[in-house]
Amino acid sequence: MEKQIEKLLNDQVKFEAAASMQYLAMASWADENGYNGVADFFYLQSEEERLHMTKLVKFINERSGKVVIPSLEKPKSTYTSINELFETFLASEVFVTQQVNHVIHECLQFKDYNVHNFMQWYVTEQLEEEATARTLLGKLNIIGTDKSGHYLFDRDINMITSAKE
Ligand code: OFO
Repeated sequence: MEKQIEKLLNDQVKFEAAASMQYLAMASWADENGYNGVADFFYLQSEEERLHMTKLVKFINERSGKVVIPSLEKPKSTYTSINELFETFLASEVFVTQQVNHVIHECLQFKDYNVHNFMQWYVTEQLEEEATARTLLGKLNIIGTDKSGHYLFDRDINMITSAKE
């Protein structure tokens, strides 16, 4: 594998790991603040990102590349509202999608169709996750600061979490 592609895949390991830790911090904040449904959603999201990271680690090894397990910055742990949690969620997913697209673009430059093919799984995943983040943030924008609306949102988000489990 080209060194540049190996480096990009390792960068992607870091982005997935950072998303996993970010969502863990968000789950914990939600737990602390009484939003148990939102907490469960982000605990699960954090686990999924960890799986995405591991999938990349295994792939790099399969291709006889060198995996570099990254150090991470401390994730943001304080939020003003669940609206801010979901704004952070969407921003994080948009960022990861941009990075996935960048890897794919570079694969084409190096004619690495194997990595290109592998990365298609991430394209599909990002499409789904961005759509989920946009839908949930849209609902929160309708709710605004209404506390009973937040209560119902926290209760209803369980349907998404249970469907994924
Ligand atoms: Fe890894 O799926 Fe989103 O970020």
